[in-house]
Amino acid sequence: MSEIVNVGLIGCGFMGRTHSNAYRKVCNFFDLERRPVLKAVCDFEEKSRPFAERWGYESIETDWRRLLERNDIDLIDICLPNNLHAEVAMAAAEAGKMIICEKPLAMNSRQGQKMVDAVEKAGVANFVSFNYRRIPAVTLAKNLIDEGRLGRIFHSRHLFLQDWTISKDLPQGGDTLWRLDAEVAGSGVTGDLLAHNIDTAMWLNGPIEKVTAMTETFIKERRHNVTGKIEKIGIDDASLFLARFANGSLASFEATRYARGHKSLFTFEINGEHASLFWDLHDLHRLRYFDHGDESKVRGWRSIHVSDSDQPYMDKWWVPGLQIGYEHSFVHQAADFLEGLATGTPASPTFRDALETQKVCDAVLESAKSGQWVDV
Ligand code: SOE
Repeated sequence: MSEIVNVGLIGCGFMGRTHSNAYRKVCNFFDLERRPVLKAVCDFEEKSRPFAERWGYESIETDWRRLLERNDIDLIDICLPNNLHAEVAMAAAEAGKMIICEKPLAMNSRQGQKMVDAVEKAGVANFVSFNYRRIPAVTLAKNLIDEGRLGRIFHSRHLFLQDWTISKDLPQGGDTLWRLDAEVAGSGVTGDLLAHNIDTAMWLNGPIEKVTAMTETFIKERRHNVTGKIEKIGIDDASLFLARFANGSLASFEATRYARGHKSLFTFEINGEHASLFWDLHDLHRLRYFDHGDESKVRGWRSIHVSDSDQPYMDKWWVPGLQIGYEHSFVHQAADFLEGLATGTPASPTFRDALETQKVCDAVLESAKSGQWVDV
């Protein structure tokens, strides 16, 4: 009989849906000693009531503080805009709840450090939702690097390109467009998109030591959905940086929401002494792999279709050749988090791990301002 983990989820947006879907499915596919129960969802009533009905939450709350007071809630899942992560997470830690928090951890690393201190002081399980690590092809890349197949790593290239903010008529702020409001998001593509690249890059290739960056805000003013007024834009629309990793390798990173034609082109390429890897979110079940050790007459880039049962997570799904998608990365992270509770080895990234990404984001923004290299 598995032990129950009662979930209280806060925020009924895009991420609230991905997390709820994961909790509903995880025990259908993974054998776990912990089982999530959708106990309560919290948001404005007009949102939380239909959300609870659709996803099967037993109850609703309209005040997150009230959710934290409930004795029948074990895990608080924070799917809120970035400016609310710290306050809710620190209060949840004080209330002794386990916490899963959407990325990025915080508005900046000063705030992130307080969150780390709070969860570690309270001794509560904590996790940040950098979901892309758990796409099977990305996890396979990690395994190949850890097995030493690439040898010494020289270079890597990391992109996250979107195009949904190009129109100058798009407003900022409010429910769906808070990512454009610096007061709520903390930064633009640096915290929203590059944070994913940085988390994945450091997971694969170790810590980043220093960066030099440039950012640009292409559209300087937008109507604010809350005030109705034309207001200054404080976010970075594009953010590019060069990085030096602790292992001596060099990297370039580029994120923008102004790359016409690209909806969510998250890619990385890693070049090592013996082999190279390339992955692309638009073709997420494939890992491209070049192994210089292959016989020269058949040497070339392989396109590995990651769907076989000896590839990461795939024994839990269908039969070889049948692929899975984006939503499954959230199912995998729910499984790993729950397994971490049972085994006592916490799933990564914890708040402390995610703080390292936050520090790189801060260094990128500082470097873009000063024009100088910045140590992380
Ligand atoms: C932004 O458009 C966004 O939804 C990010 O907030 C997510 O973290 C990313 O996974 C997809 O793009």
